[in-house]
Amino acid sequence: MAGNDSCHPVATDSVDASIRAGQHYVALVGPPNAGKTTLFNRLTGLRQKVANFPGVTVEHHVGRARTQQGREVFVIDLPGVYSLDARSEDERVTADVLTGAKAELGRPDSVVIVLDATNLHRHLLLAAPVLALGLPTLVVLNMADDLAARGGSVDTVALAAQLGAPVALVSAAKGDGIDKVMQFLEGSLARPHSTAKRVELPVLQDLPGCRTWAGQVGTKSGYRAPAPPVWTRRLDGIFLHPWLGPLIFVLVVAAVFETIFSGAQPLMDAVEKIIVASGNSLAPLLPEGLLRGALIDGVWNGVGSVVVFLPQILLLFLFIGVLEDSGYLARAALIADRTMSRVGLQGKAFIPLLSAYACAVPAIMATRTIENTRDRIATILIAPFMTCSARLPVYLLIVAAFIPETAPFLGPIGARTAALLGLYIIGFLAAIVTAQLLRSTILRRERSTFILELPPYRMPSLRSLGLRLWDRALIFLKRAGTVILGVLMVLWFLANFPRTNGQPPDPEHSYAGHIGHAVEPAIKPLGFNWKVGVGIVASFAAREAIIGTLGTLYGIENADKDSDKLQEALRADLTPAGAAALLVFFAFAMQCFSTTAIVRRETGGWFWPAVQFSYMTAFAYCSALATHAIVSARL
Ligand SMILES: Nc1nc2c(ncn2[C@@H]2O[C@H](COP(=O)(O)OP(=O)(O)OP(=O)(O)O)[C@@H](O)[C@H]2O)c(=O)[nH]1
Ligand SMILES: [Mg+2]
Repeated sequence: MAGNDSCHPVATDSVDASIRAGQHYVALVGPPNAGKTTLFNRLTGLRQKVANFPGVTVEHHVGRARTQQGREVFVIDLPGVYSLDARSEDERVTADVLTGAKAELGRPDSVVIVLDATNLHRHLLLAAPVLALGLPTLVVLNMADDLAARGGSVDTVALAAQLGAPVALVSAAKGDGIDKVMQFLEGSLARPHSTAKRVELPVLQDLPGCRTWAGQVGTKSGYRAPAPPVWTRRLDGIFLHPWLGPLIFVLVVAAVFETIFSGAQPLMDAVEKIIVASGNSLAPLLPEGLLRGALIDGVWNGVGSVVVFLPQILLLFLFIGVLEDSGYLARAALIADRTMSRVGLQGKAFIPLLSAYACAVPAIMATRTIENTRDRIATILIAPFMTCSARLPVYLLIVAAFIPETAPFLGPIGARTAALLGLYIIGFLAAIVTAQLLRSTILRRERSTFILELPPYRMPSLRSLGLRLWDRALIFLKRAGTVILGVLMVLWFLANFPRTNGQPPDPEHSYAGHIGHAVEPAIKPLGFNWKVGVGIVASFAAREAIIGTLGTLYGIENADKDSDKLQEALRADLTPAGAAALLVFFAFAMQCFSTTAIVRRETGGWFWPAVQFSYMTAFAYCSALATHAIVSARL
């Protein structure tokens, strides 16, 4: 979602360093949602996050474009801005780059202004202050396809004369007109110091003056505005309807969860077969003994027990991708604003919070679009309560182990779907309660108005959805192959040592057993035994690690296992009350190093991450304790 879509921010430092070394660089500037990142990806071949709502890019990204003559130009993608006087953190990034205030980058050598051609009058307002910077500038009118399809047109030669800068009509999404941008890059390399022609530009602070100027420039360049998007209006009649809108949202989410359980099952079985078969065929290749045990039982099967959830993760991301690319997300934010304002959050917090369903790391970065610092910190603090995709495998495993597939709930919604939905809801409720608490105590503040530009609805492209799923699959597998693998290797060692006479200990007397027993007094009241305790300790490195950990711990006892066996083992080890408490613990606990690190970076110190970690973990513990007591009493 906002920012880069991965669980880890992209490191741009090395490329920043090349720019520092005096390389020529071109900045992409424009209003939010104008298509800057789409153009950036076209020029550089990279895959930065693109989505159909404003505020997707929140930090600068650097890439390399190769011109037709084989020369290299650095291109820098920036957060969208309506003007150069920055109010929020993401806008500041853009203003700082353009004015050269970012010492490590220096000023750009030239600028490409990306404007939405279907919205020219308003978008031209940004052209005045950017042209006034006096850097060689190309004005890109993007969305040429949309403009033409809706019967609009513009005379680029006349507009160029009005602006004193070259103008190119481009469709970044379709790839039309990219050659003109490349020519500009080439030209700016050849004449690095040429400046835009002097034309009369309005004074920056004078907004009404700017509007008159933009209107005139548009008219003089024969701009014919496109017909209003009929479909957008019709669909908004439904999706923004006061009660139909929220109802549709809830139904869509329920349908997605139902699909995650039922639709993914065949795919999940297939992935599982591949993992077991490959493990079995790999095993004989290794000499019998410690190494084989460590690699096959400890690591292959442990990582495999996490990887089987790949189909569900991808289904979830397919859903999120369609929401984002269609433009529906911005509507959901608008609907949510009514509710959010009641709990003291502002509507702008909705998009970061929704991104947190994928991963809290990009969500916390996305809070940069929130202007007020207190609002921003409140949103950062509650974001990890939203159910991130790392919790999904844990939920799916435990819910499937304790609720039979056929258990009914309400009409077509089964009990498993209801339980999953319930877990998402309690995460959200915890966020709301916490927001209220912050509002009435340390982060007290007046409500501010919420302005969000609604993008037109667009048909999500299969290519873009496919690429997202691919990237997401890579991120998930990379996590399984690094963090989780690492945790499981350590765990395998802890569970198989110390040895006596070369024989592995029984698990209770292994190092892992000692750790489990050490935490047992604290977790016993929650209904967890020492094995679950080891799983919880491991899950503080990465939430899904509990699955692999339990897989490894049980696997040591019963050599053959698949996820059904894991479910069986869980049922033998946990009472239903313990299972409910475990789910609640995972819903609320702050178990993610990457999130803590990003909170430190975005809040500039250890205070807020420390508050967040202690609060969430205490909240999780007390809630799990209460859940265990209540469920035990009722059963
Ligand atoms: N029809 C059409 N859609 C486009 C074109 N270029 C971009 N888009 C769509 O416009 C939306 C916004 O694109 P982005 O590249 O994320 O826009 P951005 O300017 O980087 O936005 P922020 O990072 O939020 O400032 C996405 O849904 C794109 O698919 C185009 O040429 N034609
Ligand atoms: Mg962008």
